[in-house]
This record gives sequence, structure tokens and C-alpha cells, in this order.
Amino acid sequence: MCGIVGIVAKSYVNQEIYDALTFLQHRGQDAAGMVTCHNGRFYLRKDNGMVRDVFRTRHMQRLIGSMGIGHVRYPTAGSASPAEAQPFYVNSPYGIALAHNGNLTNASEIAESVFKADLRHINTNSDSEVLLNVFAHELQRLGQLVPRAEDIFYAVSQLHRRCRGGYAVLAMITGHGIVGIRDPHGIRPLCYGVRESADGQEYMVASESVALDAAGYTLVRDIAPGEAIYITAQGEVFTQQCAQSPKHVPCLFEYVYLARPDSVMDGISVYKARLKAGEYLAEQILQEWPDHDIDVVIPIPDTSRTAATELASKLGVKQREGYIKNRYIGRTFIMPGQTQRQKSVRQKLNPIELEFRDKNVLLVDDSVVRGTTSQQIIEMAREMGAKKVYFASAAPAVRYPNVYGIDMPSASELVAHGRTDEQVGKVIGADKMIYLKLENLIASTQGGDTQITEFDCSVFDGNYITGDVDEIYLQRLQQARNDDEKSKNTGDQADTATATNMQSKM
Ligand code: PIN
Repeated sequence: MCGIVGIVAKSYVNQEIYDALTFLQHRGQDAAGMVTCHNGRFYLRKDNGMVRDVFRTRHMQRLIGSMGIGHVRYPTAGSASPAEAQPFYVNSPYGIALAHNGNLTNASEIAESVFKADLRHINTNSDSEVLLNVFAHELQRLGQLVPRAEDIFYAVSQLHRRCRGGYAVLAMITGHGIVGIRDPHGIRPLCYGVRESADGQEYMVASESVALDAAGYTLVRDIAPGEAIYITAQGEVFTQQCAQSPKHVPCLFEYVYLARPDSVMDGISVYKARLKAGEYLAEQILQEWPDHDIDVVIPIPDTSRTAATELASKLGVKQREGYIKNRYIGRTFIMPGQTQRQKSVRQKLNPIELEFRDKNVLLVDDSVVRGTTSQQIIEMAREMGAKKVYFASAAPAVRYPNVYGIDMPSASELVAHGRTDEQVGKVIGADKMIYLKLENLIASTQGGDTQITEFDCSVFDGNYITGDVDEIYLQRLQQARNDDEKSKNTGDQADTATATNMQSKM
């Protein structure tokens, strides 16, 4: 999962892109980057780290221009080095920079065709570089000195023809404008907004509407699945459907945990969806366990609070803060000769004993993925003197890996993979395990007033909407994730750092 933002304005955009990236920081804390454009030149800064660490005053001063794109990265398989921070750049045609959120399921096949048929070199493992080269190649073939909207849309349609997966993309063409692209299933989110200035209209395209709010842009709408938007440097807006048979199947997990609650995605308020999930959870409990003996509902901060509030109120049980989150958790320093100490949940969450002592507590989390933190949290509740510890997840069991850009562990690391709900409860040490049913999560997200009838639920049901995900693909993904882990542990990334230094000098 990553966050992207692009702005075409009437004055310098560096500060606003920076601010927007901080509003999208929850979508990725691993790396950040920004490219701006001024007088036909690109200015780039990107590196590993949080937004506030990557951009220093000296970088911001160099990032001049009234048009730019930015990115925050959460590593997905095969992309953890600074060289793979985004945006990426290619000089031909025109000079194009590109950032994206998502994952291509046929990246290695395309990378091969980019090399063998398009005669283009890919220097990293990042899908963004693949997307960039496909887009650039398709645009170049048209041979126009100045790209027209129709040329750009043609190149996007060719990109959709070649690429599979979930992707939301922002590309900037030197001196010409910004292009927003959403995959034909609209799996990853993308929206745009407008703002009036004394010199005319300004535009922002972003992963989440929260980025627009912060800078005073008004949400116009979400980019439709398969659609592209082209905003010229002068502020003209063109949109066009570029996919053969688009179908809207947005990612359900965005509403569970990924997106900020104050965002509205595809017409659905994330906050409202989470409230509703809590209501459905309460209904399930009242139906399946009418004589429950829950004394108190305790959310595990932060995401689950919204659902827990509604759950407690529907159950008629009080909700209390049992765990306090350390907002200032420090970095883990690895000194030579020391083995890396695992940051335990106890450093992040501290319990308040009086909320647990002699009580039957219902702990609520947004989801259970590996189950490792849930296990430690339950252990803490018992140490604090809870009589019974029940556990509710405001999402169904996560049983399958994600292939559309969420960094989910491979199947074998998912606690619910190959286990029943009850078995998961046993593994994490709960006296009772309650999962929100998938149909209830869908109903709570739909909320009754949306056109969306289908969601990408692959992590819950193993159905991959792009139709190209088989056992072999999943095995390769698992291997890539294992290799990533190994290289993190052995500090294998020194050689790619040189490439980053070169790129950063642009
Ligand atoms: C954490 C949200 N949420 C907590 C993310 C933990 C799964 N985990 C997914 C639960 S926060 S585990 O609110 O944004 O801080 O099952 O992998 O151990």
C-alpha cells in the first residue's frame, strides 16, 4: 500500500505536496518522494524514511514549480531499497516522472516484453518502473512532438491492455501536465478535487480525499475504474475511459484498516463503514450469543475504536480505554554486535489495570492478520487480572495473501490460513473468537447508498478478480517476500544505494 498525490496549481506546489503526503503518511512510512516541474525541468527528492525526515529545508528549496507529484511508500514484495523510492523518471519521450500505488500481477512478464520488444532497460524490481516504461513506450510510438490528450489516453489504453493487477498511477510529463490512471477494476483508490485561486482553478489528484481537505480542495469525484484524467500545466482537464471492459471492484480492506476514517472513497465514508461494522458485530453477538457475559468492551487503539463504540452501544455494554498507545515510540537502533531486538507490543500499548481486573472483557481490533499482536494483547489482559478475554475482529478472517498492493504476509504467516475461526481463537489465546461475517462487512461498507455492488475481498475469500492469480504466482510472491526478509536482515541493499544517489542528483 502506498499514497500518491499530484497538484497542478498557479504557484509553487512543494509545500502543498509535502502537506498532502503527511496526510497520506498512514499509507506508507517506508519511503517518500516528490518531483516538481519548472521551466521544462524536473526536480526530484526521494529517500527511505518518513515525510518529515526525507524532506529538509534544503530539499524543499530546490523543489520549485507549480506542478508536481509525490509518493509515500509501504514496501510490497521486492521494493524496500532507497533506489526503489518513488517517483521514477524516464527521459524519453518528453521526460516523464511516475509514482504509483498497487501491484502488477504480471510485472515480470511485462518487464520481459519491455526489455525484449520495447528495447527498454528496467533497473529495479519496482512495478512503478515497469508501468513508467510501458506508458513511455506507448506514448513514444505515437511520435508527437507535443502530446495531445488523445495521445495520452491512447497510451493509457495500451497500458491497461498490457498490465494486470491493482494500480493507481500519477505521471507527470515535463512541461505538459499530470496524468492520473486507475486500474480497470478500480481496486486501488484515486480521486481528484479543485480549488479556486485568484489566477484560476487548481487541481489535486490523490489516493484519499483527506489529502484534498487539508489543502482546501473540494472533492470533484473519484476517478472511475479504467478511466484516466489529464490535467495540463495550464489547468485544462480532460478525462476518458481507457479500459475495454471496466468493472468497479474496489478493495474492501481499505475500509477495514488502510484508509483514514475521515476519507470518503468511491462515495463511501470510511468512518461510517467502520461504525456500521461495529453495529453488525453487535448483531452477530446478540444473535449467536444472546446470554453473553461481557462486562466491558475495550478497543485496541486506534483503528478499531470507531467499530468498538458502536458495538458497545448496541450491546448496551460500557466501552473503556484499556490500552494506551505510546505516540512517541522510538526507533530501533541496531548497533554492531547486537542482535536486533524485536519491538514488542508492550512498548506500543500499555494496559490500565482497573479496566481488566475481575472483568470479562471483549477486546476489539480492526482485523487479525498474523495474530502475533493479538496474542500479546490477550496475554496482557490476563496479566491485568481479566477473568475472561473475548476477542472480536471487525473484519472476517484474513486467510489469503494480497496481490494488489497491500503488504500482507504470505499465506503461511497468516494465522487464519487453513484454520477455522475457533482454531484462531485458540492460537491467540482468546476464550471466544468473533469475526465479522464477510456479508456483514460488505453490507456495512455499502451502507445502502452506493452504486458499488462488488468489492475485492481476496484476502478474505481467495477470489482474485483479475483472474490471473494461480498457485505458481502465489508461490513466487512468497519467495519474493522471503528474499526481502533475508536481505533486510543481512543489509544486502548497499549496492542499490549508489543508484539512488545518482537519481537523487537530478
Ligand atoms: C493498527 C491497526 N490494525 C491492528 C492493523 C495485527 C493486525 N493488525 C492490523 C491489527 S492501528 S496481527 O490502529 O492502525 O494502530 O494480527 O498481525 O498481529
